[in-house]
Amino acid sequence: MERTLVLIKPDGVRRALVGEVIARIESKGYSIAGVRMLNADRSLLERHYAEHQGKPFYEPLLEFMSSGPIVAIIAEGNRVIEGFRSLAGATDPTLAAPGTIRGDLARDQGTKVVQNIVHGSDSVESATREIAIFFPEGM
Ligand code: DAT
Ligand code: MG
Repeated sequence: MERTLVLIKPDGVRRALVGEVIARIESKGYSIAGVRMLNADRSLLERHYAEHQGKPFYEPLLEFMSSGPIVAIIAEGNRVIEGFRSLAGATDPTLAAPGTIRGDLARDQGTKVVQNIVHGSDSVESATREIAIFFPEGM
């Protein structure tokens, strides 16, 4: 069964949207195979966001992602990787379609990094790598 890593970012936790995000995943028909709340430290975030190193928003992204607790979730189901990306909507919350998590629940706050409530893995390889980072003991 396919798995993806979902993160509810600090903006989502601060705004009490943990239940809302999990409800959307479950309502779509995916199952929750693991959940963990944590304060991500810099070395963990450097591993998770390695592909973005050197980009202008990289430092603000790491700072934002360590600004408060996050919730890491393993969601499971056929085609859940693309399915969750579809539920999440476009990266830019101003452009994300209404009906999506980002389209309904986030907007541009004028910050250096886009704050868009959730992360979702973008491929099987990313999902495997990211799940191992956030659930090192397995799930
Ligand atoms: P996604 O989270 O949709 O997979 P990504 O992997 O390209 O997007 O980028 C990771 C996060 O970095 C994204 O959720 C928000 C932020 N980000 C991406 N592109 C950005 C940009 N051009 N300006 C500001 N923040 C950006
Ligand atoms: Mg990404």
